[in-house]
Amino acid sequence: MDEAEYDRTRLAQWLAGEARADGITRRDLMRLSASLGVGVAAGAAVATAPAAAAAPAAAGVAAAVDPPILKPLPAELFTVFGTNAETKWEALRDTGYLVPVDRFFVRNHTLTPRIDAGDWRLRLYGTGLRGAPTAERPVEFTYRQLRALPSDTVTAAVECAGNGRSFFASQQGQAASGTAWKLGAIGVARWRGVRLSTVLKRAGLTRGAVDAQPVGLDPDFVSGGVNLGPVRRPLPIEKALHDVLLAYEMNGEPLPPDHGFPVRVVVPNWIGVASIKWLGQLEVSAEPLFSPWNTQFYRLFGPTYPADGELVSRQAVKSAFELPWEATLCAGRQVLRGRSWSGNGRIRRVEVSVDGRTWRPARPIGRGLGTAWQRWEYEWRAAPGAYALRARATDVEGVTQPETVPHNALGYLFGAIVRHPVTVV
Ligand SMILES: Nc1nc2c(c(=O)[nH]1)N[C@H]1C(S)=C(S)[C@@H](COP(=O)(O)O)O[C@H]1N2
Ligand SMILES: [Mo]
Repeated sequence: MDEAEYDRTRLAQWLAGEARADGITRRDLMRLSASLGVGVAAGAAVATAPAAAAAPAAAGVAAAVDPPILKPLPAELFTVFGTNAETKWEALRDTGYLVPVDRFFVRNHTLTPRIDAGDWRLRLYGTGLRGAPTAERPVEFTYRQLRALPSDTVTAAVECAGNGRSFFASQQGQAASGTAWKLGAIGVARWRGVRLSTVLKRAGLTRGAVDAQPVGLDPDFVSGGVNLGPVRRPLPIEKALHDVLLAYEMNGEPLPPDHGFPVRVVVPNWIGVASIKWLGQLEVSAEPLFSPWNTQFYRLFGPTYPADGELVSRQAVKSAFELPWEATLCAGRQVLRGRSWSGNGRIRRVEVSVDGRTWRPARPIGRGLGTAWQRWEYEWRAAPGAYALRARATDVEGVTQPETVPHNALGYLFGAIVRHPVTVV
């Protein structure tokens, strides 16, 4: 799927009055379209974006409560940034391929809602379904109905698009706005649920559907004093039908509240924001959809990108050591361990450099997955001194992590090689 083409086509459709963009100002879309080279035909009737999405009151959501994250966040496992918590890489040292829930990172735009699965409904509506059900009279599934459908299980990573953001400042000297994650805004779990394609077909998917937009039941996101509505981002129907899961289990247990109970979306290989938690509604549309999460956020803005940014969907290639940040190790034989992953699929090769000049292959541990990460280890005879350890991976498409990446204002997709500070004593 060519995302740039998808982005251009949908903008052209919006300009022709064939797309919906609730909650997006006309000005923002005009700016976006100018940079993507989508011309406005003289005299073209431009649709006026309706006012902010009128989401029906979310059933089963309790009043907003503190704290933003419900599970314990001990300092040995997490670094907390407001409503978000980053996994410490040393906390993965003794885990296998899956990240236990007690140490899985959390990214909340607002807070974890408390939802009762008994009153919960998944509501599907829109012009891409037979009979074009409305938000007021949607096609509904209860939790029990969803769990009774044929299930599927996938092992997949959820990774924030901004994972590694702090290295734009610390390694490249140019800060980016947003949570200053190191490399711990990723987790891999075994997700069980229903394929989105199964639900869409049962709900009466039509051949004309182009986008499916999952909407979260967490409180509306307010940014710069503007209410942007509930967290939501459209998925192209091809991706929605390909490998997307509506998950109700994580690592064999019901989905924990912080990770989207009762049901979340899991979109393998794509940025975390695609994997909407606390799924409440799914708009299936015959017209392209826009939300702040594919116009204002989750686009690459910067000098090397189009004036109004490039859409971000697929993840970059990254590698991390299972070590504390600023680790202290004892001189002598050390077995370093780490993990590498890519939105393009499997990792083909990982190399490690301890001296900043020479690269030697790391040894894979087990067989990685195209939707998760590859574990690896590297034996090092460490002499006392200060080091910047590096790991670089090459994926199935031959993409190797570069020394630097072009800057983007919101700090997404930091895929460059990270220099991990280590002191050997
Ligand atoms: N409803 C809802 N879904 C959401 C979010 C959110 O704030 N609200 N955050 C998104 C982002 S930006 C990321 S990176 C992932 C994080 O998933 P996790 O908290 O389970 O690790 O959830 C995504 N889904
Ligand atoms: Mo994210």
